[in-house]
Amino acid sequence: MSDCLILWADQAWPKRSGDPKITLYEQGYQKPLGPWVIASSVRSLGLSVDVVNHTGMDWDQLWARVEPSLDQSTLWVGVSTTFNISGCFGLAGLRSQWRDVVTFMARVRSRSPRCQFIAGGYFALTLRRFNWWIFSGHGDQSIVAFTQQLRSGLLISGEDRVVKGDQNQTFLTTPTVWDPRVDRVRQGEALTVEISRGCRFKCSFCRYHLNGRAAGDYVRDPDCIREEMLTAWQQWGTEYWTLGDDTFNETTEKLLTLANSFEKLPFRPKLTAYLRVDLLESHPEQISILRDLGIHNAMFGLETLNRQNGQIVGKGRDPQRSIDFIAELRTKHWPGVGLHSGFILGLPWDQPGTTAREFVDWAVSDRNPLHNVSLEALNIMRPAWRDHWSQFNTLSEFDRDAEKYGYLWLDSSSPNWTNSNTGMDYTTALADVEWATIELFERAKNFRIAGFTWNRLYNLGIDPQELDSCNWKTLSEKYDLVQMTQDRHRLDSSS
Ligand code: B12
Ligand code: SF4
Repeated sequence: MSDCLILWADQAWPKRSGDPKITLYEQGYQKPLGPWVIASSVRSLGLSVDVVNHTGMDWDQLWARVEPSLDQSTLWVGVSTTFNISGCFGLAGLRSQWRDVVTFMARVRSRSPRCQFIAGGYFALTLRRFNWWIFSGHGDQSIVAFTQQLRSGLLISGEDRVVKGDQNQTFLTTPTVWDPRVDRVRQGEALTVEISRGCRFKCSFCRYHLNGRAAGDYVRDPDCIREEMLTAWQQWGTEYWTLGDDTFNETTEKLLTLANSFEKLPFRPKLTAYLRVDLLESHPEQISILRDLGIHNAMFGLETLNRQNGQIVGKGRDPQRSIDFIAELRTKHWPGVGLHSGFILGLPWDQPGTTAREFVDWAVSDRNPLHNVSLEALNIMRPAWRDHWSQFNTLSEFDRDAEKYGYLWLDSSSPNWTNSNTGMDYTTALADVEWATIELFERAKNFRIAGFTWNRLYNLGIDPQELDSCNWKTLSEKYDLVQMTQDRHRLDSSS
């Protein structure tokens, strides 16, 4: 029996056909950190929290999984939505699931009459229609106050069932504590550790309430970070880490402080981190500091090969300069480090068809120094949602001022923007992304696994040496990644 339950689902899975050619980045397994930060806060009150992975389950399977954890004393069932695109409470198909959600709630209440339903994380708003409590922003402290109120039977305060995000900074010095008895971490499992919140930059497509903060703000105490890593290493032998940090190399000082703290670890961590190339080039001392810190997979956000697009989105310099610098990193400074970058299709200067074709030609050529790339269609908040959404979440510059960049909607409730200057629209961008991803799968012989996918596939039990040398196609031919992913998720529901 548990006092509280948190449901999470892994990245969009199963999506479309489940064809590994277009869904490789969704294969694998990694626990999101948000649910465990919340669980850790609530457990500090002496309460029990069951963190439930419901990836790939239907409603009956979900009920079978949660029922044994519910009883008269259960206070709340919560859903973590940041990475929960699929799953019973995922974004896709929520409209048609009204009856399922209501039936699920009635079943829960039949065992736990006092139980409240809550949603947290970036897409929490999507569950508001069910009259749930919505936690906007960070919830590690607000959940404590909420749970205490519920426990004492007091009427909960909160205007309109909305609980505002934390304003305080206790997360800086509060460790996230995992419970080895119930958290289903497997030996060696790659985990996430939070380094900082927010970002000193403000790129036009990026939505996050702490974007544009001062450099070095909201960085967690290095001893607290080290403590979390050490405990996981002692319990499960965890050496591979994904860093919860939008720009790990935002300042050299931050890296040096962490390097100092990591020196006391009895193992050498292997880190997957988001980095900015321009900062690495303007602060070249970071190259060796990061190497010594254990950088294993570097994820850059080049976003575009077009300089004019770069200037609009906030990556102003000539993309070729970044590419040349990455080539130098690969050959001279960081042999063995996986180099990945994300790109966006649908930016103001992108052309239907042509841009995707040019991108693929570049990516498979020897002009590309990256080990791997991923491409996403530009997402802009549809006008019908803008005002509503902005009451709870921050909008990006593109969301706020779409028309200024040429984006128009024929139907304001549809996600399908059209760029009046180029004729590109969202549907075309999605189709071009799918086409490019399949092309890369077939043609990018020199690619290898790099970026966040590395830790996800490692968590399926694939050997590190193989991951460092294989490309997507070879790996997919050797392993049934879809099946392995499903099997790994099912392990979480077995006792
Ligand atoms: C690591 C990371 C990833 C990893 C995730 C690995 C993993 N499984 O953990 C990878 C690389 C896979 C990834 C992918 C993506 N990511 Co990402 N990622 C991050 C990053 C850097 C850290 C996430 C993290 O662990 N944060 C720390 C935890 C503690 O914070 P949290 O999850 O938000 O949880 C808090 C609250 O949300 C809330 N909460 C969460 N769950 C619950 C549940 C309850 C019940 C309650 C009450 C509260 C609550 O309370 C928590 C504690 O305060 C964040 C940036 C950031 N600083 O958060 C971006 C971020 C979350 N990612 C983002 C995006 C856009 C993506 C992608 C869509 C990118 C892409 N185009 O492919 C994909 C989505 C994948 C998918 N399909 O789901 C955006 C999110 C949405 C937004 N604001 O627009 C962020 C904010 C980055 C940004 N600045 O834009 N990402
Ligand atoms: S895209 Fe990256 S660098 Fe730009 S604001 Fe977002 S998190 Fe920061």
